[in-house]
Amino acid sequence: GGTRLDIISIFPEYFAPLDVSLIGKARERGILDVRLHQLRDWAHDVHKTVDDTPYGGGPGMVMKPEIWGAAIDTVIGDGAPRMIVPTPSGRPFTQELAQELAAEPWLLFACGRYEGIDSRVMLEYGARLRVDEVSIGDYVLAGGEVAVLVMVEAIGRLLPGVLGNVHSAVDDSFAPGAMRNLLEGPVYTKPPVWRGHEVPAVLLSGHHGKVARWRRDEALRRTIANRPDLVAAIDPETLDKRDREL
Ligand code: 6GU
Repeated sequence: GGTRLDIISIFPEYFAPLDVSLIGKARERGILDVRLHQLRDWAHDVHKTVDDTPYGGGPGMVMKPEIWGAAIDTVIGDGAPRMIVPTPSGRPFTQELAQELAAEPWLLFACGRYEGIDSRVMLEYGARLRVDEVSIGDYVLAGGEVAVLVMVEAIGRLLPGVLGNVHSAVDDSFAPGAMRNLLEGPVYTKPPVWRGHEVPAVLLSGHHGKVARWRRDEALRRTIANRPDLVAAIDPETLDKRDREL
């Protein structure tokens, strides 16, 4: 069938949102096969312990390698999914990485809590699987679960047949093509005047060339205001004299 996603976590309840909306429908249609696993099922002491104190000292707790090894071995069997370990010290999750992961038949997400997973787990499976430690941004979450929700939604909407409109993913901010490297500009719908605020007249003009130019100007203005880092990366050859006046 569709893309298989295995998620191992001590809080599988975090993934309830995957039952609804776009991803929920993709699962119903067989485009996505999401399998949740409780890590504690592989902890066999009375307290179902999954963590221990860090060697070398320091704050917090580290997740035990034997539990993770048993869990991953069971989930993958003889197979070889691509493995993603969410961590704030990972490589950045970008639209480009989302596209790469959306092309994989099988992904395994290993969610750490506490200060992380014993590093030998990534070393062990890195010899057999493609393993990436991935961060969704420069802030610290309590665990990888919410980061995995973000990644699954970004990946899921790229799968063939998930979005109702095939055009929906092509002109996203950050998607290759279209207005490459620019954020999307503002959008409007009816009524033409709301609480005294008018829709920009050019959008009602029916002049497709002027509409396209206006949209590009607005996209560039928004990118300058919100993402100066992206502006610095724009090839100057792709800007004209009017752009430089913005
Ligand atoms: Cl992937 N995990 C955690 N715990 N915090 C994060 C993150 C991931 N990405 C950004 N912050």
